[in-house]
Amino acid sequence: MIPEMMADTFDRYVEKLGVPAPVRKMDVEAGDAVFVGDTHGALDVSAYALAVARNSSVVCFVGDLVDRGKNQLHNLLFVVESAIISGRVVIVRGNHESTLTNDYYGFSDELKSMGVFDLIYPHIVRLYGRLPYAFLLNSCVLAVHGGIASDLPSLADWESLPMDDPEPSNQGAFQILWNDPREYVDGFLPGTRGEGTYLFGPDAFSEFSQKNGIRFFVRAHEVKKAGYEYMFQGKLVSIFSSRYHKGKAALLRLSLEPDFRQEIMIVPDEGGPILWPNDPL
Ligand SMILES: [Mn+2]
Repeated sequence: MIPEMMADTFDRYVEKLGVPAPVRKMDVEAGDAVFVGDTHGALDVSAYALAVARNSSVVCFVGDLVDRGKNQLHNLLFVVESAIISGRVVIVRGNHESTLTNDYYGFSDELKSMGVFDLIYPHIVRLYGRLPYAFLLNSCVLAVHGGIASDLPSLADWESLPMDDPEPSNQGAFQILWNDPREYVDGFLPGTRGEGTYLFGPDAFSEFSQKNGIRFFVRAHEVKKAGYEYMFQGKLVSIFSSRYHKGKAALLRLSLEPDFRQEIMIVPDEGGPILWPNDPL
């Protein structure tokens, strides 16, 4: 793909997203949803996820598509192209869809080494600012990259977050991308990821969930050895899909029937061609 085509791909997705929406909403009657955590340049994981989700009603990439890994630009292009082609593919913004991180964690370097930084990065940054902070499925399943934010108790607050914010500099939006859940925390505590990040506990989480009618919460953002971890009495799951962090790359399939049956799928180790998975459906 020549650089002008790459730039055009990012522009086309911005166009397709239309009016910027901080919370993207979708209602699906049946089937299942597949959630993909951080991929961080693991193109084969993204390809596997889309193959696994070939009959799913929706597949949601919960942020962090670049920084680290072997194929950052091509991972981003692949997922964005997929989302242009199919409205069933949703991309939620992560803390690495940001100008704050790309200089430190490798994406800017990859683009520079390819000689395309000046040409395409402005288009990518524009797209970052248009990606939703959250995906609300059937009014009761919420997917975000990091977590809930201390000063945004209601989803209505989330819906008025500013868009086109490349860092983001808005503190609430920043927390949604950066915060982490902890069982032992009471309310919110300053986090260890730097200024403006917080840890949130079970009480804050259940208050938010009750107030906003959230029955299940999907987030990514933290390395998990097994590729996933359930917390808060099974109402929140962290899903991590990168194969560059010494853990397994996991995906979550969530049935949209009333029972919300869940299945964790571990992506096979890298090697050979990207295979069409032989998964039971
Ligand atoms: Mn992250």
